[in-house]
Amino acid sequence: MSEQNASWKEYIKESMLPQMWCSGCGNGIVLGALARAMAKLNLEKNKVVVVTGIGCWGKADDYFTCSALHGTHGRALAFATGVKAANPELDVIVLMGDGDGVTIGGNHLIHAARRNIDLTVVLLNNNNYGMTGGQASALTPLGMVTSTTKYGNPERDLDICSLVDAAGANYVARGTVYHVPQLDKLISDGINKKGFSFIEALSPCPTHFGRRNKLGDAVKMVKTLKENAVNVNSSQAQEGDLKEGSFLIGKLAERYDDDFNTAYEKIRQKIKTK
Ligand SMILES: Cc1ncc(C[n+]2csc(CCOP(=O)(O)OP(=O)(O)O)c2C)c(N)n1
Ligand code: SF4
Repeated sequence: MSEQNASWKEYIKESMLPQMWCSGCGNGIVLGALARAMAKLNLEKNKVVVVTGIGCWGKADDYFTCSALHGTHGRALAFATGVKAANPELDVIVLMGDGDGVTIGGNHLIHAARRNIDLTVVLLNNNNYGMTGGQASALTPLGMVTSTTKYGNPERDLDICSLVDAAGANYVARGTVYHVPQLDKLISDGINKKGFSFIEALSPCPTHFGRRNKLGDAVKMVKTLKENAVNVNSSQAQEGDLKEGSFLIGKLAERYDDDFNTAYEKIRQKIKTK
């Protein structure tokens, strides 16, 4: 690592810019946050692997100059687990949408967190399946309109950070595309942290979710994120005084448990000395 911070340009293929996502989509902001986090940590490009599933956010691997693995829908964590278990030296960063990571791939998410494997997940939550036309996902809130819930979603959404925390991840955080410097930091802290790190990034999909729910344009959607976010360190959060519709942002959970590779090595050593 050099003394000076690298530039985000080291990590992003500038020839691919401007990015392909819809105007007003939050994906580009999260992409920038991740590239800045990598630069802040001066990650060695040849030791980083970005792993994605399928979806609009799943296309993000196209932009990185490091190695990338574009997996199958809902299976990014299965691929990433194999990469990390085979070569613990690598920084493995996993990018998943809410449909990809929680709905179709939810079981992988629970078990990767339980296993506490040293991966960093950036889960982009836009409350629906963007790429295929805005169907409901497990993170679509109750009552919201999607292409598969035209009269309102009858199901409640999961608090995915609470679930990943309960499963035992070493680091759990939530940020938004409004709170960009904080999002950069949450991601860089997550990469730095050994064990399973999970960052939920709340981001607008104006094309489908915003339009169907009459939430206004992208700017209005981002303002709504600003208005409803409550910093976990604020007195409001400490007093548990959260209004309906508001949510916590910041570092939500941290543990110091052995990550999977460390635990596995301990078992190996025990067998060797028998
Ligand atoms: C097994 C499987 N089922 C369904 C699909 C179709 N499919 C591709 S992308 C996608 C939605 C992705 O939504 P999400 O993960 O929320 O990401 P976003 O597009 O919103 O970023 C679906 C259902 C697929 N490729 N593979
Ligand atoms: S469909 Fe939604 S998530 Fe996909 S690029 Fe467009 S705004 Fe973004």
